[in-house]
Amino acid sequence: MRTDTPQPIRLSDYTPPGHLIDTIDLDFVLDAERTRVTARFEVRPNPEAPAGALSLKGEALTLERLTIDGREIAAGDYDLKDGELTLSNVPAGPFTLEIETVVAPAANRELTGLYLSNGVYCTQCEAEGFRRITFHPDRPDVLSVYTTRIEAPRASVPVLLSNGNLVDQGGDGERHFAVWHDPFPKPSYLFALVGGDLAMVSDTFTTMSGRKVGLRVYVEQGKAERARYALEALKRAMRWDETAFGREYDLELFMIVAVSDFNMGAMENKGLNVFNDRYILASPETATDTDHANIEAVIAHEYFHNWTGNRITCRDWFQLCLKEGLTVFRDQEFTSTVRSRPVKRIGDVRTLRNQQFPEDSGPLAHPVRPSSYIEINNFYTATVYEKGAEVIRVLKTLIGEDAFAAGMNLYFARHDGRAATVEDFIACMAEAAGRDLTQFMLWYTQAGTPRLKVEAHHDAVAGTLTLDFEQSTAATPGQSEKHALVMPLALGLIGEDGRDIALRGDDGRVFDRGIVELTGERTRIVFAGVASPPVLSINRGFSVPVDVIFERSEADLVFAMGHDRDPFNRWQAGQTAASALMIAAVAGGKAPDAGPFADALGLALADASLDPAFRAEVARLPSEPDIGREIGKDVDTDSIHRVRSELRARIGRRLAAVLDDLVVRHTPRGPYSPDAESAGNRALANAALDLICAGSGDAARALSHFDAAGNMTDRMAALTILKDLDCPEREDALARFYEMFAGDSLVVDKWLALQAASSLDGTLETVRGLMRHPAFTIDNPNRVRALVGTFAMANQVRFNAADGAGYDFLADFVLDLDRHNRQVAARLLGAFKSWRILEAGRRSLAAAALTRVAESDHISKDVYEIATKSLQ
Ligand code: B3K
Ligand code: ZN
Repeated sequence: MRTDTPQPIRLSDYTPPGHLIDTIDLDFVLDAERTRVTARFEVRPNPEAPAGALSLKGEALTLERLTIDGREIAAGDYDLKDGELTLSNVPAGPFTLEIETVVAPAANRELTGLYLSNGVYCTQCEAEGFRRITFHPDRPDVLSVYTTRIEAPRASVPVLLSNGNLVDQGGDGERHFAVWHDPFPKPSYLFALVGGDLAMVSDTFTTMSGRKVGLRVYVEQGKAERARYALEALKRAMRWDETAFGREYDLELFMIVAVSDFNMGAMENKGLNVFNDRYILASPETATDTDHANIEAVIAHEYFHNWTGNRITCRDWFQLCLKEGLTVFRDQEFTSTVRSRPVKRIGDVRTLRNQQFPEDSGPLAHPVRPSSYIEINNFYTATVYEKGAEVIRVLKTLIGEDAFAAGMNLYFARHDGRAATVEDFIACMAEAAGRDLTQFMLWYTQAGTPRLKVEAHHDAVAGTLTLDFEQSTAATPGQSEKHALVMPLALGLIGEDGRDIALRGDDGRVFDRGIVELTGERTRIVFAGVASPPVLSINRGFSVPVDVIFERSEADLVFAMGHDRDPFNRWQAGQTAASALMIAAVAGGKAPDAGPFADALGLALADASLDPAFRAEVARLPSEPDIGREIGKDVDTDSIHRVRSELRARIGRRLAAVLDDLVVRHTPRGPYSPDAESAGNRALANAALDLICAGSGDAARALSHFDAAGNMTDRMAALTILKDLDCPEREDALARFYEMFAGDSLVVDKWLALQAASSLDGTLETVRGLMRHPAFTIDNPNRVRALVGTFAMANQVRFNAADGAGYDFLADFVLDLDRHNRQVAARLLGAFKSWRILEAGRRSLAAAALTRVAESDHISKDVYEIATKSLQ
C-alpha cells in the first residue's frame, strides 16, 4: 500500500494566479537524450490577486540555470521539491525570468511532455504536460503569447514546427532552425512542437472574409497519399464552422501532424494539431468506412476547438466540459449535416449508453463538471465529453435555435481571448434567451442518469390522454440527495392510421415542436382530442439523456417500428423490443421467441423508403453490455451471450430470404468510395450477411466474402463473422490477413482487435499469446488498446469469464503498464466500471483483482484513483 495517499484537488479551492506571464520565448535544441530548453517569461503580478511567492510546476526536468532580470538565482535561493519550484523573493513589479532545463525525449515512455515517436519529436501538453518541458505555472488560466525557436540537425530533422506563423528560418549545411510566433495568447496546454523527417500534403482554404490559409498534413514518409482524405475533411469542417457558427480560422497556417505513439485520439494545439495516426491515415485498402467517418469527425472536433477551447479556454480543469462537451456537440452537428442526421444520432446515443450510462451508475460516477479530482487525466470521460454534449443539446432544445445562436455569439464576443467557466457560458445563454437557467445548471453539477417514469391513461369518454411523469436520480458517490432537473422532452402520439395526433392540452395549450417541459419531480399533462388510445413515442430524437421507464406491449413496439415518424424512436422501438425479448429469455432460462419482432424487423429492413445506413442500424441488436445494464443486477454474462447469439441465429434463419436479397441489392458496384451513401449500402449488405451467417454458421460464405472483398470494410465484415466461428476458415483468413498487412501497424491493430474480441473459449489464451507476437509492444498505446483494451472493454463474455482469469490478467497488465504509461493504464482499469452489477461469484473475483491493484506498491496516482474509487 502506498504511504503518500494522493490528495484530491477541489473546485471550491480555486484561486486566481498570483502572477501572469504575458510573453514566453522558448528555445529548443533538439536531442534524443538531452534536449536543452531555454525559457524566457515576462512575468508580472496579477492585479486581481495577491502576488505572494511565484510557484512553478516541473516534472522529469533537470534544472540547469535560473535567472531573474539577468541575475542568477543560486540553489539556496529557491525551493525545489515534489514537482514544485518556489521563488519566494521575486520583484514586486514586472520581471524577466529565464529558466534552462534539460529533458530526455527518447526515454519518455509516458508520452506527455516532449517525446520521440518513431523518430519524430513531438509534444503532448494537455492537461499538465508542459511542466515536463520547463518549469511553469501550467494552469489554463495563465495565457501567454509564445515565440518558439527550434534547432536541430538538418538531415535527420528536416521539419521543425510549432504553433502560429513561421517568422524566421535558417542555418548552415548541418544544422538548421525555425522560429514560430503565435500572436494569440494561449494556455501552456496548447503549446506544441514537432520535429522530424515527415512527408506532407498541402492545400489552401479561403476563409469567408477572403483570407487565404495554408493547410498542411504531415505524416510518416511514404504515407502522404493516405492523408488526402483527412485534408478534404478538414476543408469541409472549416467551411461548416463558418456557415453554422460564423467562426473563421485566424492564423496563416493550419497544420496537422500524425504520429504513431499517442495516448489518445488527437490534440487541438493552436495551429498545430497533433493526431494519433489512426485518425489521419486512410485508403480503401487499409481503412473501413467507419474509420473514414471517425477521421472526418476527429479532424472536425480538433479544428472546432480553435474557437471552443483555444480562443476561449477553460479557467481551470473542472471546466473541461466547457470546451469538450461543447466541441463534441459541434462535431456531432457537423457530422449530422454532412452525413445522415438520424444515423449520427443513433450512433451517438449508442456511445452514450455504452460508455456514459455505466459511468453514471457505477462507482466512478461524477457530474459533467466534477467538483474534485486526484488526477485530471482520469476525467477525460464519456461523462465530460458525451454527456457534456447532450447537456448542450438539451439547452438548445430548451431555449430554441435562435436564442442558442445568439447565446453562442455573445459567448464568442464576450470571452474571446480569455479563460472562462461554465457559469460564464450559461450566463450568455440566459441573457440571450431572457430566461433564468439556475435549474438547468443542475445538469452540470448533478451526477447520475435520471430515470423518467411515464404512465399513460386514456379516457375514451372524454377523449383525453393523461401522461404522468415522475423523474428521479439515484444517489451517486458524494451526492446522496438529488434534485429535479428541467427536461425539454420531445414526444408524439401516434394514431391508429400511423399519423401523429396534434398535441393539444385539455387547457388549450399547444406544445411547440412537440416538446413538453418537465421541471418538477412529478408532472401531469392531459392531452385533449385523443379519441382512441394512441401509441406513445417518448423522448423523440433522444431529446433528454434519461432512462425512460415505460411499459409497452410488443404489439405497440412493433407498430412503432413501422410507423413512428421520428427515425430515432423508430429505431429505439426495435431495440426496446429486442432487449425485452432477450431479458425475458435470460430470466426464464429459455431461448428467445423471435416471432413478431423478427417479422417487424424484416419489414423495416426491406423498406426501400428508409435510408440503407439507417436500416443497418436497425439490424444491429442491443449489445451484450446493453442487456447487462438493462438487467442491472446479478448479471450472468454467459447467459446474456447465449441468448443474444440465439436470437441472432433465429432472426438469420427466419429472415434468410429478405437478408439474401439485401446483400444482392446493397453491395455497391464499381470502385470504392467512402461517401456516406456507399458506406450506408455496404453497412446494410454486411449487416445482412452477418445475420445470415449467425443463422447458418456458414463459414465458407464468410470466407468467400473475405476473398472477394475489394476494400477494408468488406474484409473486416467477413473477419468479424469468422472471428467467432471455431473453424479452419477462421484460421486461414486471419493468417492471410496478417500476411497481407504485416508491415502496416494500423491494420495489424485490427487483426489484434479481431482476435481479442472473439467470443470463442480460448480467447484469453490467444491474447496472452499475441502479447508475445513481434507485432505487439506495450510501449505503443494503439497496440495496447487493440489487444488488451478490446479484450477488457469490448468482449464482455470472455473478460468476465466465471473463473476470474480475465480480471487477473487485466490487473497484472495494468500494474505492468503503469510503470511507464500511467494514463493508458488508468484508462484500461476502467474496464471494471460496472463490476458491481455482476452476479456474486464474478463480483467477488473482480473486487479481489481491483483490491490487488489498489494495494500494490508504487502505483501512480492515476491508477490509484480509479482503483480506490472503483472499490468504494
Ligand atoms: N483535448 C484533447 C484530449 C487531451 C487528453 C489529455 N489526457 C483531445 C480532444 O478532446 O480534442
Ligand atoms: Zn476535444
